[in-house]
Amino acid sequence: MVSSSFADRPHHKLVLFDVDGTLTPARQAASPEMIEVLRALRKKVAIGFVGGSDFAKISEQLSVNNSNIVDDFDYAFAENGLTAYKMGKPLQSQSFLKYVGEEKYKRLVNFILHYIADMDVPVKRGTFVEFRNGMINVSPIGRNATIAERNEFEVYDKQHGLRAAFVKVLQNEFIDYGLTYSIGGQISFDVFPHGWDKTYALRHVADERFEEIHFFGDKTYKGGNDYEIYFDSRTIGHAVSSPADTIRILKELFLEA
Ligand code: M1P
Repeated sequence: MVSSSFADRPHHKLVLFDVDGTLTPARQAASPEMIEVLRALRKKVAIGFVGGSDFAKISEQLSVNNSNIVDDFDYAFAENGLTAYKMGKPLQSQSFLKYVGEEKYKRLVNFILHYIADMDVPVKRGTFVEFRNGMINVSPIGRNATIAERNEFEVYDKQHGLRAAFVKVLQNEFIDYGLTYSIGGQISFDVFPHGWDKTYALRHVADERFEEIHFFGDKTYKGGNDYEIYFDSRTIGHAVSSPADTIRILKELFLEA
C-alpha cells in the first residue's frame, strides 16, 4: 500500500490544468464560478495547475483575495513544472541558465534581440526577452504590451506567421543547443531544453501513484504547449475550447457523477 498525502479524498486521482485558456481567459483572472468548481473538485480528487508562465503571473490569475495559490492547489507547477510546489512546499528544480551555460546563453539572447530589432511589427513595447528559471520567453512586441495590444498582435500573427518564422530561424541557427520552442500564448514563445515541456511536471507526482492523472488544456495541437502532456501515456487528456468548456467537462466527469 502506497502512503498517500491525499487520504482525505474519496478518489486517488489527480486532475491537472493548464492556466491560460483553460482555467482563465489568456492572462486574466479566473472567474468566481471556476474558483467554486475547483474547490468542489478538490474535495473529491487532488488538483494542480501546470502553467507555462512564471509563478508571479499565474498567482495574479488564480489567487482569490490575495490567497497563496500553493495552498489553493495540491500541486502548483509554473514554468512547466520547473518551479514546483506540493501541498505548499517547494520541490527541487533545475535552471535553464545552468543547462545552457552563460556563453551559449548570451549568444542566443544576442541573436534574438538583433532579430527582433529588425522585425516589422505593429507596436514595440518592453521586455522582449524574459529570463525565467526554467526557460526564456521571447516576445516580438514585448511583454509590457497592454491587453488590447496583445489581442491585436495575436490576430496579426495569425495572418503573418511571424512567431512561427522566428522559431524556424532559431531552430536552424541553434541546432546544437537541444532546445524546444513552444508557442503557448498570444504574443510570445517559450524556449527550453528538450523534455522540459509540461510533461516535466509529471516527475513530481509519480511517487503518489495516482490511479488516474487527468490533464485539461486548450493548446493540445502539435506545436501548442499542452501537446506533449495531453498525449503522454501517463495522462488522460481533455482538450477544451475555453474555461466554460473546462467547467462543463468537470461537472460531467467528477461533480455530477
Ligand atoms: O500560459 C501560456 C503562455 O502565456 C504567456 O504567453 P503570452 O504572453 O504570449 O500570452 C507566457 O507566459 C508564456 O510563457 C506561456 O507559455
